[in-house]
Amino acid sequence: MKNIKQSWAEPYKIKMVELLKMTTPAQRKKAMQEAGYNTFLLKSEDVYIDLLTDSGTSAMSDRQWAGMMMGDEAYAGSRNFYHLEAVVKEVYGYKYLIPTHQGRGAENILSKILIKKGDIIPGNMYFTTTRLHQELAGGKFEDIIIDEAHDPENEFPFKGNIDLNKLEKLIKKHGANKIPYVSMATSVNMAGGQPISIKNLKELRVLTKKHGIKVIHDMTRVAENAYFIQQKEKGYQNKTIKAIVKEICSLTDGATMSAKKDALVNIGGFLAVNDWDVFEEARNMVVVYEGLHTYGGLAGRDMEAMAIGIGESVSDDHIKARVGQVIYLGEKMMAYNVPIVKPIGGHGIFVDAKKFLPHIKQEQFPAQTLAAEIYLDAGVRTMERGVVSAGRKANGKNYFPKLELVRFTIPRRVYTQAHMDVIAESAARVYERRNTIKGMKMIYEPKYLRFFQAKFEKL
Ligand code: PLI
Repeated sequence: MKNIKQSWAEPYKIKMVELLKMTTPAQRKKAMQEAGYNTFLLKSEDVYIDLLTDSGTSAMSDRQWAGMMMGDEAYAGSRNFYHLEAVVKEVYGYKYLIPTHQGRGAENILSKILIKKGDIIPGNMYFTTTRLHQELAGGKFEDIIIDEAHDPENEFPFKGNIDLNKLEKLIKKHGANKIPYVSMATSVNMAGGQPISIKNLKELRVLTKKHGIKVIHDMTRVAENAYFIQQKEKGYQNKTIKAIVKEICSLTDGATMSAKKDALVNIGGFLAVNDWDVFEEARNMVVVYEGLHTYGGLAGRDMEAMAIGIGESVSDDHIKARVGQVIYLGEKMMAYNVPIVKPIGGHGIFVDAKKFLPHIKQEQFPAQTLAAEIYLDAGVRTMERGVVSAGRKANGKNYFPKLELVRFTIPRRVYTQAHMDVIAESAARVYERRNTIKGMKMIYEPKYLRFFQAKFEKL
């Protein structure tokens, strides 16, 4: 019996379903043209399997829906706020909580408080909204992730790690007083959902403490990161996800959270800090940008669903099935020789568009092109994470990131294994006809976060 593998399976059963529309190739062609070859501009109705993002797209549990009915919609002092505050303290360990409408609301407030003009913000790879808020506050982002993260083939298990030599060089060059904090993300999104190790975090804590620099944690996908620590880091096999999540947070000074991912809600986020002074300023500022400090742009029911979702997100059974499904899809794609970022990350499969379409130059948007082709094949919606997402530098020049990827992001508790089969087969079909695919040119470019609204034309 020893050789029979033990499969993961969902720790839930289905109580309600949402019917999907199936489309024809002609319908998809028309929809894609109208969307300017940007999957963000497709109507959701025209999508069969939606892997655009795992953000706000998860299925809530019956308990969360029950919590929605317990919303206390008082303008001030809602009981759901106090519940959320207690859960954040208990599960993550941060002392003070400011709810926000979503992650970028927290990033805005935090950046405005901590960053002065001319400051340097080192981080383990940029995220679009995070870097933009740092720049809008007058700071400059510097990437200090380890080199392995920029290589889709490198199988190092903790490609989210920070290169402490790069950080030390920045401190030497600019002085610690120019570095208000290190922006550290768990499950580094743009690298392919790659985790950071506890060992690296502990070393980061020692170095930053020595120089009086804070560590601010983008904890959007912290539970998924904890799963990889449990599976791959020495000494963590017998620890629970809950214990690992708390240990990660204990090595940082505060966090911004988009609860739309890990925490299994459709809307919501927060800023959480241990420092009273930062909290006090944030409490002043949240009133200007989000709403009173006991609701931060959310309804009471949203805060209740978030409080319950946070508890569910750190269950070992939940996270094993969640990441298990992502790994299932990735292994299936690899079996079809579709080039993907390795190791497989926590929230989706990232297809290497440079390898998939080597004949298309980065100036002609290979990942944007591939995302459009994937949709045309079977109605699966994915997202570009390459030169379009990277945007332009302050001097107007394009960033040309090493990674040119298409993200197949898996919403939590939404799709089945059969959906994963359909997705992998569709990617394999497009891969078979890859030599016939041509690049694109951009015909409309918005000023900020251009990937959301840019339009393209086929060459
Ligand atoms: O979309 P928001 O404003 O709730 O959160 C912004 C945000 C911050 N950090 C990280 C790591 C994110 O992944 C993130 C949002 N991500 C989106 C929308 C995504 O599709 O990945």
